[in-house]
Amino acid sequence: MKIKTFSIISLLCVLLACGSQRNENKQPDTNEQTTSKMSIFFNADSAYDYINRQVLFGPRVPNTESHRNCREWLITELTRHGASVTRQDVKLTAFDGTILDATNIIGSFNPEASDRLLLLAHWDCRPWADADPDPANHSKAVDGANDGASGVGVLLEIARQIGKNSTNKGIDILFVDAEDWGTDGNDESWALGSRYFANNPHQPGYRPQQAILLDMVGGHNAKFYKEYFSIQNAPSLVDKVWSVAAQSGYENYFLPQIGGAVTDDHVELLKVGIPAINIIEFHPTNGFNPTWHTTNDNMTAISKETLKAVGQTVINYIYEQSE
Ligand code: AHN
Ligand code: ZN
Repeated sequence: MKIKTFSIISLLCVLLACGSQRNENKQPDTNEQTTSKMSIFFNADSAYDYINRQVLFGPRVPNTESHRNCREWLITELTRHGASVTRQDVKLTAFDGTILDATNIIGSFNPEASDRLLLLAHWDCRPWADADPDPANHSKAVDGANDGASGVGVLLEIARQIGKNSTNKGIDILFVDAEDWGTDGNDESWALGSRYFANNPHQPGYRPQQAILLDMVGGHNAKFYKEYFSIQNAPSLVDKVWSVAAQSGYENYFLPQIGGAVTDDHVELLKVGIPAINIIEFHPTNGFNPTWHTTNDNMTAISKETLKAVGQTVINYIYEQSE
């Protein structure tokens, strides 16, 4: 009898202790409010599938059939998710004199809203895997699963979510062409499509308040440092996005440290005064992911966990902002 009473009392103690433990672990109220706003689920399987669909067209190198086929599919997908789609067809001259039949694709949600967020990624592939360890591969085009398709895949999934969960914020999703036909040591040779867009926007006077570029956002165990040009020119946007990432549980991906400087599409927007940041896997000393500009930049280079970290962060940023 004594033993029974004792064990009931000790059981009660354990239960009470557990109860108070649970209370101590509770998130503060501010966090709960933030969490309740973040209810849109970014589906990484869907983003992965969107990347695979692009890769299956073949390398999306300008002036090829794969490029033209993928272009039509991108327009169809954005339209299907309810965006108003504009295409900019333009001939751009590459550093080597090649005339590129380029197309920028813009899908707008709430086109009448004056407060606008621009989300962009390049959709073209590099014609040469010239960083490949095997020189025999240098003349081959890259699959561009990570370099190109990952940013586009994440943005297509975001477009799908916006189509299902309306927001009153103006969102423009821009797929820029002719980013990757560049050459080392010539900064002007890259980002031809975004340079054209920055100087010839789809609507005269178009000026989004903020822009976020996604480039190489699918690598295994990717780390996203605060890219140098972004932090120099749009520090508050960088800090906000990185803090949403941390609140969302992705502080292991979005590191609170300054990374290297990357000449990329966002620089073209910065040049015309649009606050633009780059979410890119670029290690301050090791540089890009080892698959960068190699034949290994294929579907095996893509991690659904990384896609989730980036996609959920951007979705949380959009919906937190829109309330
Ligand atoms: C430079 O190498 C100067 N910029 C690279 C930007 C890039 C290439 N992003 C993807 N591919
Ligand atoms: Zn590239």
